[in-house]
Amino acid sequence: MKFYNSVGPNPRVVKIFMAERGVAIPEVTIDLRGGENRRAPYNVSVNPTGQTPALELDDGSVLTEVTAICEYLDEVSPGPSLIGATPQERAETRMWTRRIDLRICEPMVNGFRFAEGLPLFEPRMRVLPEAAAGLKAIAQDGMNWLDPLIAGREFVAGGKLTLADILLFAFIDFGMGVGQPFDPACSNLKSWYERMKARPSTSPTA
Ligand SMILES: N[C@@H](CCC(=O)N[C@@H](CS)C(=O)NCC(=O)O)C(=O)O
Repeated sequence: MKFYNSVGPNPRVVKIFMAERGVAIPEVTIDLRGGENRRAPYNVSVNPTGQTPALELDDGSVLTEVTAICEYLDEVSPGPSLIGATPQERAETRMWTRRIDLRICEPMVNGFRFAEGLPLFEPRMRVLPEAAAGLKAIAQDGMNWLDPLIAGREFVAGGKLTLADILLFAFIDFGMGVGQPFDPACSNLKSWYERMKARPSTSPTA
């Protein structure tokens, strides 16, 4: 297998997932800031969306979308699953992952692309600068909504680390760096974030 990595929260989701799952895959670094992901051969023979990350399998086929990549790696790797051991656990992980993706990650990252990230993203995708403030507010609403729901829980879906925690961490940590931190009044999110930050898998050098 070959992992197409770059800067950004999406590839980081897979990197943290691989570290937690004990999976090591040879990597190719794509120059995202230089637009390598938006040019041939990457956007022709690797990922037609022109985005990172991507996972090339041994038969030459390519998987993209971080949740699909993580689910695949989870299924083909020995050891405890980070999706779930039962149908109910797997459904709960997918439920939280989807909620987090739609309510926090997507609005947060688009809020960034349409504001601070505008010079980088304007030449490569449709941008809506007028929507940036609203998208950032939606991401804040999502984090405020999540905070009471994780009260008393070690992890988002309950007692075990899952893909939902990893996705949330990669984006919350990204938000911290681009002017979209969670409200310090979100005490449950704060404790959860500190616990996640202490895991070796989330070290910036991991
Ligand atoms: N839905 C995609 C999102 C991928 C994505 O947005 N990747 C970012 C990196 S964090 C990217 O490629 N940005 C550069 C660009 O769009 O040109 C996934 O789950 O993998």
